[in-house]
Amino acid sequence: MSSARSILHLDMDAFFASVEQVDQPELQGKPVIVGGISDRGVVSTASYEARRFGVHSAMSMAVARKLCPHAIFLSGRHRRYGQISRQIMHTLHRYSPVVEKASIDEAYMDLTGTGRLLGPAPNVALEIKKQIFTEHGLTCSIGLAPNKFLAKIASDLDKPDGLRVIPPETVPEFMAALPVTRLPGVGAKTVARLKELGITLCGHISQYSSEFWEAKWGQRGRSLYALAQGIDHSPLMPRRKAKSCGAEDTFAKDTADREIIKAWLLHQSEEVGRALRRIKCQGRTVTLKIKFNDFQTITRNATLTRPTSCTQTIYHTACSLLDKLSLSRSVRLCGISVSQFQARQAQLSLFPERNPASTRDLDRIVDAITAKYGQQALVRGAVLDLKDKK
Ligand code: TTP
Ligand code: MG
Repeated sequence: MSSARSILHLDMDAFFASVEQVDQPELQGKPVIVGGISDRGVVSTASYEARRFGVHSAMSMAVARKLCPHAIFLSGRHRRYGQISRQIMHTLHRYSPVVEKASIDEAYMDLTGTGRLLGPAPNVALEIKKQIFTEHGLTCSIGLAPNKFLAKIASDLDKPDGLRVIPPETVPEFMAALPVTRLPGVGAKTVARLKELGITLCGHISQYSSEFWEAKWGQRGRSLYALAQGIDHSPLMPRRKAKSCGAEDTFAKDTADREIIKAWLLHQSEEVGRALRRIKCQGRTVTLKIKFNDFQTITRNATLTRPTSCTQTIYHTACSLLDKLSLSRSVRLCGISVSQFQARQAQLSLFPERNPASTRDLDRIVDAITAKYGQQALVRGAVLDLKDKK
């Protein structure tokens, strides 16, 4: 019996835009662009009709408007997308108990050993596609492969409404011709360094030994070598918890004024702190994200001695990261995220920290009031000022 796993990856096609086209049938067959609809906003997604004009996710809305002025521009209805997403995940659970939701519109399923019960995996994939289309009028693309990494690549190959199978015996041939840019975790810098070595395809990576890559880039080198051969043992994580919690805002007007940026950071610290406290999580790493007016984005992070969900601690950490940055250009966006979660525990520290009982009490009181009367009920002074500045 083959020891190969059978992993399915499903990704909805142009998810937000397709939901809009189903809910408003008059939009069907038309270019639909969802995102921040002001000219300073960013495209979340575009229907395939709009993609023909070159519009894609993460593009500035101003550029999208130039490329496809006759499109229908929508700001999106995230609750609705979340609702459909949950229903789709529910459908998947009918086929296998091992479902990992990877994002709002994608999931992995482990079909290993389900052949006798459900039939061949490609038939299951077709059945799921049919089911989702019947229930929601939405198409998706599915990849089937011996591991998660290959299944994800496969689902992208025949988009939209695709189904691609990578049988285990074809993996070496498939990987040999795969561009290194398709490997997860291989960003622009690594691609450039590989190019210096004349390496553009995964097959080129495999021409050198695992030891070669390990000597060059350590553990990362070894992982790169394994991925380039199509090896990935990572298991499915059925109830994957959030790994980070963040908030960010694009300003209405670019600014280099640290006080204004700090007021936004306070607003975001409150949002993130409140969300962390709600899910009873604390994180040890605070990351500050800054996007300059030329769209260059940088992140800086600090790791705390103890995990936190305290608004003040998050805020002060983000401010000290900001203080170390030179703001030679104006800033377009700032954001904060907290990661490296640990379950909340009342641990005693030898060292006094920044969130003594009084600030924890303040967080608790603010949380209780905003839970009852909404987020606008209590606003700190510095945040109130933003209303004039946004
Ligand atoms: P994706 O699956 O990456 O994109 P998509 O479903 O719109 O299109 P595709 O057919 O290529 O899969 O993302 C799912 C949704 O997540 C997308 O509909 C909107 C949202 N999203 C953003 O808000 N911002 C982004 O930058 C991306 C990539 C997606
Ligand atoms: Mg998708």
